Amino acid sequence: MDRENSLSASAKTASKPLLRVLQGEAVWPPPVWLMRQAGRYLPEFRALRDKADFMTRCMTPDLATEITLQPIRRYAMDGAILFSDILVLPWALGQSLDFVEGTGPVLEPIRDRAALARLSAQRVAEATAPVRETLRRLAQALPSATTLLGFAGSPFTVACYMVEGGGSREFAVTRDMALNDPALFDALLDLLTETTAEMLIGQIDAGAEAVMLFDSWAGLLPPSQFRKHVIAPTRRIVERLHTARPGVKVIGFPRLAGVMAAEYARETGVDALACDTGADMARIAAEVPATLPLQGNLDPLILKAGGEALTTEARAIRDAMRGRPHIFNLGHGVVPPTPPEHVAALVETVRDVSA
Ligand code: 1CP
Repeated sequence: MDRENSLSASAKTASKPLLRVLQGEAVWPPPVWLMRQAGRYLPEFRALRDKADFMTRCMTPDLATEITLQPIRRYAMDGAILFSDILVLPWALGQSLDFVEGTGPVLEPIRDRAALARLSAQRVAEATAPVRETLRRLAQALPSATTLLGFAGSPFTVACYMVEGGGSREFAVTRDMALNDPALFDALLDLLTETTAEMLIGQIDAGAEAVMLFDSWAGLLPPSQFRKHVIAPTRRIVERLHTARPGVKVIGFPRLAGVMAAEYARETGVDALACDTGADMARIAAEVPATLPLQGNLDPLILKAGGEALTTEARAIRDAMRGRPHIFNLGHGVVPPTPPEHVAALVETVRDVSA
């Protein structure tokens, strides 16, 4: 990087509180954004929703850009997360995918070698070109203080949907495959590890300033398999990104990992740990390096409830993290019945340091 570029890179970071935290700085008040901040709880999202199905919304840069910007306009969030989905990767690999109203995602399950062989890593770059176009537009459109976040699902969580063929509480078919046909399961995870890293590098080159890895089902695994199917592939992705695009930060979200979260943070090399609703962030803070940024972790149902409980809990989380790098967020996504004015109240509470 020449001198002019490195100066402009640091000037850019200085104006973005979320990027400063990802670099290890304890910014006060903490930057705030919310998982699923663009979603059904917003009337302007519901208005667009009737115009196109879910995948069309993800794959049409005009629509995806507009949906990403909606919560930024309303709340001036510190982070704008690309409107897309973790299941865009299986779709781009060639797996059939439908989002069915009331049911959620439906995929043609991958359960044998023939089905795996039909997937093609070569298709991913072209199939995801509209996502990169969305990021380029967002990079131009966002306020200078807002950090643009790209994302992907982690290999294990994406494999859960690919093998099961949709959502599930237990993902028993997937966990059976991991135990009974480890060669097939490992081949699927390898394919996902490679293509996820490539796809994220593409997102970074198109304008994503940091990326998040969602491992929503990491907590289903016992420790030995957690190390194998969650920590190891995540470490490979983080190493690839750090080597290919030095300086770009990766936020890891090993949901429901419980006591394994601190080991995940230490062993994967992620630059920040996103904590789920059940995590005791003060305890996790004591188990990871003091410079490791933590993100989280208000209960989405407390946000939905609003009122005094919301203000009290939001302040408690914020104040407990004071003095260490912290990004305020929920412990999981905003739920659809959340009143939009509760989100406004939350953002105001986090930013009001007089209280
Ligand atoms: O039209 C709609 O309301 C569809 C709902 C919806 C939305 C708004 C889906 C279907 N995906 C999304 C967007 C989305 N998904 C984002 C966009 C950015 C933002 O946060 O605002 C992100 C980051 C995701 C990530 C995602 N998709 C995860 C990981 C996070 C988590 O929630 O645990 C997972 C597991 C998915 C799969 C998925 N996509 C959609 C649904 C309903 C589901 C869950 C399916 C299930 O398990 O039953």
